[in-house]
Amino acid sequence: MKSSLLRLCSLAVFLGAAALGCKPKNTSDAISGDAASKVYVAPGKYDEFYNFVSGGFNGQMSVYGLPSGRLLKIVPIFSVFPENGYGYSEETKPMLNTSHGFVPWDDQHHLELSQTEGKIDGRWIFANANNTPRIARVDLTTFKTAEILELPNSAGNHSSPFITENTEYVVAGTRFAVPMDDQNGDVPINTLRKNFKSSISFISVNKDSGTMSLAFQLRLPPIDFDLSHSGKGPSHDWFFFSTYNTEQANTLLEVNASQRDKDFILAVNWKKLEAYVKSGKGRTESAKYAHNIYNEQTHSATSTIENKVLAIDAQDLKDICYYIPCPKSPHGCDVDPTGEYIVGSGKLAALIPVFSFTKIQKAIAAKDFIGTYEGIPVIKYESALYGEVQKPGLGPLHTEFDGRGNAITTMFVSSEIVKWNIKDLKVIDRKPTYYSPGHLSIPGGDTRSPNGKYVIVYNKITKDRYLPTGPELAQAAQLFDITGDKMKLLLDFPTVGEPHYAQAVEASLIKDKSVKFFKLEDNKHPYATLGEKNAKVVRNGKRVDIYITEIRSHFTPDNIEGIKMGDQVYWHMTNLEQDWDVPHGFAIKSAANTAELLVMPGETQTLYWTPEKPGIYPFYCTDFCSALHQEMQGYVRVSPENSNTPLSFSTGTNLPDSANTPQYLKENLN
Ligand code: K7E
Ligand code: CUA
Repeated sequence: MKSSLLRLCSLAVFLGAAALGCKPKNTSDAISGDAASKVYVAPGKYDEFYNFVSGGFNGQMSVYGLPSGRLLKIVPIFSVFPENGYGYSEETKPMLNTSHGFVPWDDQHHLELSQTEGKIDGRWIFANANNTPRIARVDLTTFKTAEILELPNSAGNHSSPFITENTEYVVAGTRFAVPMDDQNGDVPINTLRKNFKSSISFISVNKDSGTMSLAFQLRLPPIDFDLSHSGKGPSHDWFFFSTYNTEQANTLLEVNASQRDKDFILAVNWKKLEAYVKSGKGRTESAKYAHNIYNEQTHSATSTIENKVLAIDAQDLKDICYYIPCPKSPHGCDVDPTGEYIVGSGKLAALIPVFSFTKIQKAIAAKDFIGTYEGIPVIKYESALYGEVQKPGLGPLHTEFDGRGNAITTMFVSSEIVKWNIKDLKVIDRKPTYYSPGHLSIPGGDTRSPNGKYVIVYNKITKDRYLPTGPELAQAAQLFDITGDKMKLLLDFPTVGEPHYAQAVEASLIKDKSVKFFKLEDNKHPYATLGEKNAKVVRNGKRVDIYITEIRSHFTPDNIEGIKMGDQVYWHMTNLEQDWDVPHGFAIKSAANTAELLVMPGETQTLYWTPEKPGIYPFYCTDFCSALHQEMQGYVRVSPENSNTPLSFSTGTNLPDSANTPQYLKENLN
């Protein structure tokens, strides 16, 4: 969102909003005296919250502790990660497979923790990939990406992955309208209105395993979906989506998609829609999309290409979809903890409209419509509106809730967060942020039961907040205490990538479920080596499988000869440790131009290697595992294709040729 919002920013200044400006004054006096003690987590003590932060253009998720802001982990989801071999090992490569082949990068904007009865249950966190539309599920016992599902008929998967209160569905609205995958896409771009459609994907989630499946897609007129949130409590059956480009422009959207005074929030009765689908409405269309699942028994992923999708047209269903006019290119679409209030944040609007679920229902019952948009009823703005927050600031983007009847909204253009009361819509407090906040997060802040202790704000621009590091500066998060009427800035901390949405949750919901190591007896990897005595090197034509183990502080085998040019070599590394936090690494000189592997205790991971020329190739452990970690090393010998070097492998027995012993060693000098 950075570039377009920067343009908005300059636009607002141009419009005479310079008084609020992009950069707040008084950057130093915003900190109060006791801030340091409030974020201090003593050495050896745990943070109270996990903060899961989207990585934006790095395709990863980072995990911080709060209130300290300490970075705990980076979890690769949609991007290869040389640090641990994700996307490089044979086992993880299928995770990044798509209908377009291997796609090693994506743009990750939104995260959503799984919920049961509207409360975070600490089991999984879902992530979206914008560019090549995908939804991922990260397992919060291993902090690893467990599943990735590609979405057909979609492009710029931005309005995603938002979930229903019991994680029945993950929904994903397309940003771009596109021709459907089973149609001829070779059409003039300016026939968008005729040939393009928008889709919302409903992905069902298995209650026990978490396994996702693309249940159905709802087809809609070609306008752009931006964000969404499900209803709660009384509005449980509904989903709300913000849209833009109701103009259906296909060029210079900056201008052409900002013509109309209002775009829409789309209300979808997903419960009824589900019933229609179950009753057999909808049609099967051909489609091609990958479904990738990581199995922690085999420590391997599989990728399956699916070829069908169930589609259902919004225009054919008279009581499912309703548009609600919402001022000026709405972005955030947030539902308060009671489920009654739906907050739309028009990026260009000078107010925040708050819609009432009760009034929406009444308007639907009374057919209080101003007309239809491509066959879908449009509810009268005033009939759906609870009220407007007047003069909240400039460039409202996203809203979270504190659970005490208040909402906090980020103002991108005026660089501040604004707290307002949901009932009387009065602004209670505003605090500058440094600078240009995008998303914000309160623990449970989009669920039925927020923990209103902190808000964390993710800023797009850092400027002078940190030591300069060349043209690009760290993105930054800021932590505020929100327990009082007035919000208090406590801490700045730099973040990895460019955070968009984030989630925070009490650590107690997750920390005790953490897997400490994988049990060797459960290791069902087909190339696992369960004990050093089983280590071996097996040739099968050109294919060579090296069954190799790692334990402090050696490889078995660590001397291998008889590999030949043209061989396809698979290094299957099994880490034999059965202890917490003892990974071993594996790297081999110039190995297939890839990365290292980081193998968790009890796990097997494979590096594929085709030697480039005859010679000796050293390999070693990259993770400092013991006092003798530096000794954890070995050699592999590669001979010409036609050589008759026999295949041999060993550890500790292939002793030096005594003819060449240096005098110093012979005399045993010390
Ligand atoms: Cu506002 Cu992609 Cu959620 Cu960025 S989006 S800020
Ligand atoms: Cu194993 Cu270092």
